Amino acid sequence: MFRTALITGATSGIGRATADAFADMEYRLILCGRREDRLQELQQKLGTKTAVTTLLFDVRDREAVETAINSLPADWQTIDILVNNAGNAHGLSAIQDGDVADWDQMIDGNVQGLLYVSRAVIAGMVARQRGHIINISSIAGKQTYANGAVYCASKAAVEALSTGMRLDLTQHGIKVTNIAPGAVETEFSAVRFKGDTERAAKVYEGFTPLEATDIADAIVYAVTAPAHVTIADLTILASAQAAATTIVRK
Ligand code: NDP
Ligand code: 8X3
Repeated sequence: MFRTALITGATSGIGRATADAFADMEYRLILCGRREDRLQELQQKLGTKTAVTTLLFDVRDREAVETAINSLPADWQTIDILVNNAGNAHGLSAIQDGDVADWDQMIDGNVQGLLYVSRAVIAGMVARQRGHIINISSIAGKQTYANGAVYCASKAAVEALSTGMRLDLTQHGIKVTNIAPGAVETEFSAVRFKGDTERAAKVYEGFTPLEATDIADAIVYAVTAPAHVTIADLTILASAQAAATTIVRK
């Protein structure tokens, strides 16, 4: 059976690695993001392995989310797997110094955006009484760290939403998996530090961080589990990472 997966944040990092992994499994892919050139490039590359369509929207724009997902052709409307991955941290500063625009990006993107996309997809899953939602949370959603209050809060919200979704959707045959990665080397830190790639690179110095494919592997594990098994919650850390801010560097 061909399965159809919608991945948000497919243009980079974890989302992109998941798109690669799903393409190898010949899942039909609905790849989402804001960078059109990257979506086109992905469609060309992965289109050699599987059917791929792309949707260009900012998850913070509810109308754009709904319009894009509702505009999918009928044969793409049956979404079996939703990977709620789009998100980022913006800034790293004490609460009294926080930039409100950064806060808005994190709360609107990581929380509201996840909700908007979920709302647009869940209705069909409930009607079909089947589906699987993967929410990408973070170790930051489980352990708040200094200077990261708002990002951590946004990911704590994802944790709560995963639990809440599971409570409401299990009776409709929909699985919900929460995945909480530690430090993964992607564009994440470059975005957090507003393009300061030197500062971003320092985050991953002195230890071997996770790679995006490590998280994609976990997502594949969750979606390929037998029908009677739900992988509810996975925390995945680099071997040198003991907790959110405890990393052994050599
Ligand atoms: P990247 O910066 O590499 O990728 C982020 C992706 O999210 C991009 O594809 C980006 O696409 C998309 N995105 C961000 N904001 C929006 C938005 N407003 N609307 C639509 N798409 C958006 O980071 P990661 O791959 O590392 O991050 C993926 C997820 O993993 C995030 O939710 C992050 O919080 C989480 N995470 C990351 C960890 C890490 O250490 N890297 C650890 C734990 C969790 P585009 O710009 O094209 O829109
Ligand atoms: C990303 C991991 O620890 O930088 O969510 O917040 S962390």
